[in-house]
Amino acid sequence: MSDHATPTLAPVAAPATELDALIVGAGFSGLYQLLSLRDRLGLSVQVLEAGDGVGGTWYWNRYPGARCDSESHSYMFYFSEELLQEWEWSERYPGQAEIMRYLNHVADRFDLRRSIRFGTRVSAAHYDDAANRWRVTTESGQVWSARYLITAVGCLSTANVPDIAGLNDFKGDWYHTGQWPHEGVDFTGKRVGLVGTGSTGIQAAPVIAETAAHLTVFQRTANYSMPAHNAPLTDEFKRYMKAHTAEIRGVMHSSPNGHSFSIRPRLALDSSPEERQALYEAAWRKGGLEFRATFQDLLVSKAANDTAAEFIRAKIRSIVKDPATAAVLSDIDHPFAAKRPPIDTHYFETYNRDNVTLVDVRAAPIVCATPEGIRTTERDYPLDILVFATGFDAMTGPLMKMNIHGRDGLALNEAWHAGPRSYLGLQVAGFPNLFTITGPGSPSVLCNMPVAIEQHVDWITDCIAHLRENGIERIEPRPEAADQWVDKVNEAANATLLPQASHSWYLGANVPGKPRVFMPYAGGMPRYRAICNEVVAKGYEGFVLSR
Ligand code: N01
Repeated sequence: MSDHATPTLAPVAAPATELDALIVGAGFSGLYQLLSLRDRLGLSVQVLEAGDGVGGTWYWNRYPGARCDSESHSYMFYFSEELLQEWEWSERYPGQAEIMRYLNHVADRFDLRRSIRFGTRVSAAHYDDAANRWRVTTESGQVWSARYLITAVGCLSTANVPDIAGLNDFKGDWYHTGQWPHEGVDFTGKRVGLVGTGSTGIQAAPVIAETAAHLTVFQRTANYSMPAHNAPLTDEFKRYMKAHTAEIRGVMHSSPNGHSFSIRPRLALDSSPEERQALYEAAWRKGGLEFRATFQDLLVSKAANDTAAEFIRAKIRSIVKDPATAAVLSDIDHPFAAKRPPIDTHYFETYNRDNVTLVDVRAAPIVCATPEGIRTTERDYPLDILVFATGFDAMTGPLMKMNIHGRDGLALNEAWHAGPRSYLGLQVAGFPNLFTITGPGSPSVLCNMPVAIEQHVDWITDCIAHLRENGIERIEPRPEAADQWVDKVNEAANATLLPQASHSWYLGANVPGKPRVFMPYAGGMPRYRAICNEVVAKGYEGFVLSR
């Protein structure tokens, strides 16, 4: 969005609905934040949600094969033991539809819907210094005024559709996976093109291939993927989970990524090649992101990482029968897990089907779309349907789109023109009483999301309670505290191999023109939690609290 095209002053006064807090978004974070502020603190709260239902990212991402890569018993709220006891997941990894059922259950159980306005997209938010209130406008012209503005907009909610010349002339239908039609898409008998081989493309390809006449996958960057080995949960596991919620929470809170498994305290290069192979084999058979936890040094030592990377490349070569296809799929240019590693169900096996073709668009880039399909520098691919699994303008995209203006009309887009600058990923200097749940600079996407969300919501709730109990009108970070935090975020990333995936969305490198800044905090959730707690213990160190 062009910053210059947007007004910097609040629109002419219109009657506003007065609130204590306004929350934008009704996914995991918006729902829990609503519950916390409305029912625990007793505030007047409104949630505005662009979708017609709860669910956030899961409301929009209905593409074929959409499934979470956190195990279901860890992909849920842990704030309520009753909720933990009454909900039962059916599979090891929850599918999109089941996650939607869960979040709808949460909304009903806590009577949240009455405080959510659906189908309502925020078009602007302006901070009024004199009144110390946020004035929030929606696309349909409603106006709200709130003391606290809390964004719960998710990190992966702004679809990134590549700017491909001629796309408007394509005679077939095209879709982005993050804006999938609710009625679904029928691929039966169709020639389908799929652009993108991140977590989404890797999940979608096997499912699309089942019904399409032909699936052509356009791969720009080859990717690692581990088998998910998704399966129905046994009754024994369901009983175990309910009997051990405190223990599971303990593991999730002590692991850097917030998952329900621990990283093994051993080094890859301390093991013999045979031992390493056996451990990787066992992890491969077990499946899922836990593969990454086989050794503790996989994300900090390139030599250690190479052993895992080569194991997976060898797996790809052993699964994919056509050697030329296997070579393109295993020609991976970044360390293992430096980009978010997908987990899959028969992804590499899909290339053994007669109706699936892989196109290497690094070797022969896409030139344009034509009325009939996609043209690369080598040839034309006739298509009926084009699917873009091309990811998101991650983390900053949804915030920048909201047209947020802080003190003296300062636009967030202006404040972040060289990349996001926040304090703890929670607040931005110059934007008093604005809180960003899982904002850039927090662990967010490097953590199992519900764990990151619960920590942020609890921190924000405690903070607002503190402000109210002490007659404090506003809170915002000191600019120098935000600068120091940005340095810490960079240091944490540079201590890992993560920045070595130079085209990853963690760096904003997937969106043309976006500043390259490593956005999430890579120091691990337990360390981050401790820092946030210490900041509070020191009287909200780094923040300005004013009356
Ligand atoms: O998006 P991505 P995603 N021409 O950005 C390619 C979460 N998630 O939607 O790498 C050709 O990772 C791009 O190529 P390259 C998870 O955190 C979780 O897959 O830029 N190709 C890449 O291959 C994940 O990381 C789950 O060279 C183009 C792909 O599109 C995040 O969401 C499931 C292109 C985009 O990959 C995002 O995943 C799904 C172009 N112009 C998602 N532009 C689970 O929980 C982009 N690409 C399991």
